[in-house]
Amino acid sequence: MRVQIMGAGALGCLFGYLIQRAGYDVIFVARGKQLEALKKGLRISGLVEDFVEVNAKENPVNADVTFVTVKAYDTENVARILAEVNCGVVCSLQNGIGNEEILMRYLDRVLGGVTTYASNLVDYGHVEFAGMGETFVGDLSGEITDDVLKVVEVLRNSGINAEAVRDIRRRIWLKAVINSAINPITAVCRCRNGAVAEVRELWKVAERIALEGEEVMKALGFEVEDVPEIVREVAMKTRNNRSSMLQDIERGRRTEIDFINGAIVRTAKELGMDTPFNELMWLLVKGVERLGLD
Ligand code: KPL
Repeated sequence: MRVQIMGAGALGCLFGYLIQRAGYDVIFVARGKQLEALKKGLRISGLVEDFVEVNAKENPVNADVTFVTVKAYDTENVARILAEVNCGVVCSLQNGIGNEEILMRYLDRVLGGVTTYASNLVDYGHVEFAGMGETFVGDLSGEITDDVLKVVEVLRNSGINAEAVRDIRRRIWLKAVINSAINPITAVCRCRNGAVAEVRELWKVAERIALEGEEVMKALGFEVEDVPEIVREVAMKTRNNRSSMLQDIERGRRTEIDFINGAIVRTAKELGMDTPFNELMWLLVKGVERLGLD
């Protein structure tokens, strides 16, 4: 069986490595310096130390399962080029809201995925396996389809904790709401995740963002409660992490804010609700992005 990683960055390389180690034929699709480095091999450090040869390509190929791990702002481009090949079952493992809907505009067999596995790109071609986690896979319809079971089987055979779930939409939203309360604060204040829960003033902001997200989720019909407490737990559990958004800002790269706080604000507006703290963070991060990128 051939498995394709579309966007072989930190998480994509980690999953690709684990899946290849289990004996699957894995294609790592990457660009630029990462592609050049992967052609020489993939180094893994942290929980596992290894160096392996990988099959790295610039463009996607036919596959049985394709994991999409690109940044949310690249989803549309990736969906277009995936539509030119037979990419099999497509499972998004991305951050943010709306990726699956974009993929579904171009592709037939799309699944949602959420993972808490932690990985960092140490350098091009070198990924740190920073922490085990949980991975949930589901069809947006809520059905446990054969495609869902197939993807979960690949992950489990590779030693990745994975579960087929009916409530993948809720899980995608909850992860985005957690990110909405942690990531922008860390990006604007240039702090590690722990500060969001530990610094009283920052916590007041995070709590308000989380409560707004919780209200929007409830208005969408998702069962959810005490989101601020969940945010506090995640911030403390990942207290030494530099969030993905902070790392993007530090590298002068575009962030996923439009697909996190931006998506919450847009959805709230459609529902006739106000989310002023999310809107403020959205604007601030866009401003910080512009200052760094110009
Ligand atoms: O998912 C994350 C991110 O950085 O994007 C958290 C949970 C905040 C961990 O760093």
